Order: sequence, then C-alpha cells, then structure tokens
Amino acid sequence: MTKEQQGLENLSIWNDAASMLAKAKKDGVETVWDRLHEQRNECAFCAQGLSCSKCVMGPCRINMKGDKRQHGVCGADADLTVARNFGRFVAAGAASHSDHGRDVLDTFAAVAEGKTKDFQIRDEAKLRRIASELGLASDGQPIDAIARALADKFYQDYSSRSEELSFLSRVPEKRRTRWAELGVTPRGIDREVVEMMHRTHMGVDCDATNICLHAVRTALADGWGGSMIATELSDILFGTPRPTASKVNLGVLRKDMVNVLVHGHSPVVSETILAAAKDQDILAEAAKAGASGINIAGLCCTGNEVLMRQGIPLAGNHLMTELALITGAVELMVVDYQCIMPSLVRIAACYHTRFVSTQDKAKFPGATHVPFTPENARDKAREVLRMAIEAYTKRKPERVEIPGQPVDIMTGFSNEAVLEALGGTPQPLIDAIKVGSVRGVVGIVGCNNPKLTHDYCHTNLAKELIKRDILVVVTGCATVAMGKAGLLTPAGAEQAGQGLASVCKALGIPPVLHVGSCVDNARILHLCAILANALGVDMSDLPVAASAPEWYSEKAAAIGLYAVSCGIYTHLGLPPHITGSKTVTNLALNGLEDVIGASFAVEPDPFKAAELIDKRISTKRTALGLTP
Ligand code: CUV
Ligand code: SF4
Repeated sequence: MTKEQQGLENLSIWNDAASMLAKAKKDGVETVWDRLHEQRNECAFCAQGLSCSKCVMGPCRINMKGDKRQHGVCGADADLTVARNFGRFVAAGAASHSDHGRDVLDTFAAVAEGKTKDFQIRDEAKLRRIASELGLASDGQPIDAIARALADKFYQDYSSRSEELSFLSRVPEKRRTRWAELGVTPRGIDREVVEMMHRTHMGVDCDATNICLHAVRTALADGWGGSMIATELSDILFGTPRPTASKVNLGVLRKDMVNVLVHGHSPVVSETILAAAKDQDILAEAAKAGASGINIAGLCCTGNEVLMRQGIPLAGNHLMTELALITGAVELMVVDYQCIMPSLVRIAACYHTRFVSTQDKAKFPGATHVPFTPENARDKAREVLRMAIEAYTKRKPERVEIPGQPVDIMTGFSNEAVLEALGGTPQPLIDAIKVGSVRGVVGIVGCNNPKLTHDYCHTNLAKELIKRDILVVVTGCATVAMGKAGLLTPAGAEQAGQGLASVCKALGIPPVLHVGSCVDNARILHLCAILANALGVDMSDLPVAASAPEWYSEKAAAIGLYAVSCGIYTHLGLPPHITGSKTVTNLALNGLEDVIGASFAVEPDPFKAAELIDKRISTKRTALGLTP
C-alpha cells in the first residue's frame, strides 16, 4: 500500500501524530514514513537473511528458487547465511545494551574513586544490598570501598573470564542447569559478543544450529549482564524508582517555556541535564530570555529512564521523535546514543531547534558536539541549557503548534517498589496468580516500526490481555502507547477483567505497570526469577509471556532471544530476517521449545496474538495445577 492510498490517518492511531504529519506536509519536512515509501520493493534476499557481504569474494545472494545458485562463493548455504546474519544481529543488540551499561559503570566507578563531584550514590541501601547479594563484604564497610569492589566485580563481568556472570546467582537452579547442559551459560559479556563476531567470519562456525546456540549465550550475556548492570547501577546512582505521577504525549511541550528534549538511552546525560535545569542562575537566564522556565521532556528510552526515576514527562516514542521537532516548539534536542534517527539533525535545521550530541562514539554531522564525561558532565549540561535558552529567543511563534492535552500516567514500578507495595514478599502476587484473579503476567516491550500502524498493536494487545485478567508490564517505546491509551493509570483498570480490576483497585495500581526502559527488561527477568524461586519451579513453568509487537532494532532481537532463553514464550509482530532458512526458522518457532522451554511466535494481528498468549498462559497454569 502506498502512503497516499493509506492516508496519513492510517500511519498512526494518535491525533498528536496526525496533526504533526499534516504540519510536516505543510512545512515540507520529510519523515520516516516518506522514506519507507521510497524504500518500498525491499530486497527479497535481504528480507529473508539470504544476502551476505561478510567478505570480498562476495557479496553473495543465496537463491532459494529452482536450481540457481544455492551457495555463496565460499560455499555457505542458506542456513549458514541466515544464522551468521542473525548471530551478528543479536550480537549488535547485546553490544548496544551492554556498552550503555559500561558507560553507567564508568560513571559509577568515577564516583567510587572520588574522580567526580557531578554524580553521587543516591541509593546507598541498594548498593549495600547488591554488594552482599554478590558476595562482597558490605556490613561496616565504608560506602566508597563497597562501590569500588562492586565496580571491580562488574568490570570482570565484561571481561574474557570463563566463569559465569555475577547475576546468574539470581537464576533458578533448574534453568542454570539447562543452560550448562546446552553450553550456553553466559561468561564475560564482551567475550560472548566478540566470539560471535569471530564465529561468523568466513570459515569458522559453519553449523547454523551451533551459531544459534551462541546467539542464545550472547543474548543471555545482555539480559543477565550488560542490561542488568545498567539497571542496577543506574538505580544506585540516580535512585530506585518509586510510584510517581507524570504525563505523556506531545502536549507535554510548553508554549511559555524553554523546551529541551532528551533522547537516547543512557541516564547519565539526561539526569545531568535535569540536575542543571534546577540551577538558579540558569533559571534566571531563562527568565531573562522571557521564558517562564525550562521544560525537560523525554523521548524513547532515556525518556523512560528519567520518567521512571524522576517523573519527567514523556513526549513520545520512536516514531514520534521526528514529529516532536515538527511542533516548532523544541529549542534543543540533546542525545546520547541508540535509536536516534539521523534525519533528526536535518529536521532540527528546518526550525530554530539546536541538535546536540554528547558522546564521542555517537557523532551526528550537522550537530553541535558537546562531549560529556563523568568528570565534566555538570558543566557541559549547563552549557547545553544555555544554548537552549539562546534558541528560545529565536523561536518563531507562527510556526509553533503543540497538539492536544497531555495524558496522566503513573510510573516507577521497580521490583523494589512492587514488592514493597505487596508487603515485602511476592506472596500476595503468587496468591493472586493461584486463585486466577491475575492469570498471568506479560511483558510488552520495545519499539515502533513504520511498517506497522504506529502503536496499534501495542495498545490493542495490552487491552486484550488485561481484559483476560493478564497483568501487563511495559518498557521502552511501548510505554508511550500504553500511557496515551489511558492504561497507565489506576482508572485504566476499568478496561480490565474483573479479577485484575479488583487487584488493581485494592492496590491502587494501573493494569499496565511501567517498569522502565529497554535495559530495564532486566527487572522483568529478575521478577520472573523471584517468582520461580518462590514457587520452586523453573522460569519456563510460569504463566508468563513477552511480546515485542512493533519492534525494529537489533537490541529488540537480543531481548526477545534472552526472554525465550529464559523459558519465556515471546511474541513478535514481525519476523527477523531469518525466513530464508528452514532450519533457523523452525528452531525459532518450534525447536527451541524442547531444548529451552519456550519459543517465538510471529503474528502481526494483536487480537490473534492475544489469543496465542492466552492459550500459552492457560497451558502453563494447567501444568501448575491451577484453573486455566
Ligand atoms: Ni530502547 S530500542 S525504539 S524501545 S528506544 Fe525506542 Fe527503547 Fe529504541 Fe526500541
Ligand atoms: Fe559470499 Fe561466503 Fe564471502 Fe559471504 S562469506 S560474501 S557467502 S563468499
């Protein structure tokens, strides 16, 4: 379908998006949907994972039709080509989460070593708790000594060590045994990623299944390694999330204030911007420029980070990032890395918007580069805010359009907060699952993809699940969809089934709980492990599932694969580029079930997906001796 046939209104389910798409047309600004249209007739080889450019004897295309070329120049067949491509795809995702985790670790280590005054340890209790959980001396030790020891331990997790990752101590025994038997126990995080790059070089691992098993190990190194370290250390540095109220959609931008959007993933930059925006002299400068204050709003995952911990409003998700600039109301967008469309720099240039990059590993031609380090962050943040204030004086009111009113949301459901609300133990949740008022728990995670109507799958899948008394936990860009649909407030429970609604009312919680950013999917893993350990079962026995209905990124593939590898049935709205191999596709859809206790399901229709997930939860409930 072309964009013209589809009509602008079918690109997204939201009014704020529709208004900005119309404004984009009027302003002559190109968006992701225009480019998708230009890229139509995608390459069938690439779509199926059957093209390879890993060496200069190629590039090669493996033709699956008739008796034409069945092998690349080196002799690689379809299975191997798909597996090598997929292996690298997962490795890139795991590397992204984990390198973000490393940056948080570097910041944490700088604090521990007294090298920076710009960051502090805000949750000392959590630091002590994690240190003793991981077997480090904590009682009576000074806080910086504990922090140094913990930093050291996590650096070792990144190394080429051959022992298992520290946080595997959280994993139920049965699951760890299964991983050990399969040879997929994750060791050093970097080691697994590098080994995947090695294995997929020409003439190394030529066994598709063997490569897929290493993809499992690489993904697990992300979930229980890089991502979990990112989450736990971010909590220690910036505070463990507590239930907080906030707002969502483009309406959170303010006509009368200096609007600064934080975009990317790491909380290190966004938290510093937040802190500096409270400096009295900066606020005085904003007032002098005629603004009634500085308004910080988030996009994508860094938006989720500052929403979870500080209640900062979320302006939008992945497909809203361009549209946010088209409001003409944004003074400055400051980015770190990941999911930042290169087009944003060009769109910013169409308005008075300044675009600021902050990481030496993520530069954007046309942007102003302000390199942040743990040591200089606060000064740099002040510099960035001054640029925003200056830009405010250049805003053209006639080009500003802020669509709609913000929607109320509730956020901050860390496992700590959830357990506290339950009285300190998971037992009330387990009891609710046992009697069936909560039939199961599903994590809806991840991105948007312009190939699918924006947020249609997210919202409809969530609504279908809560109707069936299935509690939903949400992270990443899906969060914005749930918020706009009114599912992140206690009132959202009116859309839930009777059982779930009664639980939500008793606890005063929404039927969809916001648990964070993409790396915070580690919180969901941890929660599943806590539940499984409390019940004395494997994670694959739990009535839980995961879904990435509108995913697009390599990181989402890593998340999906670690979820399945933990025994969590995982729904995807779109398949990865693996359909050119029967072996790999079968492994994903069926074969993993026997070896790892879960598999993937691909289904673009959210109503059918809800059926599949419901059936899975019923099966798991029955096996536990519960009502379906
Ligand atoms: Ni990490 S990965 S688009 S959900 S931020 Fe959103 Fe966020 Fe990217 Fe996907
Ligand atoms: Fe072709 Fe093999 Fe080189 Fe890939 S590795 S480009 S299939 S020759």
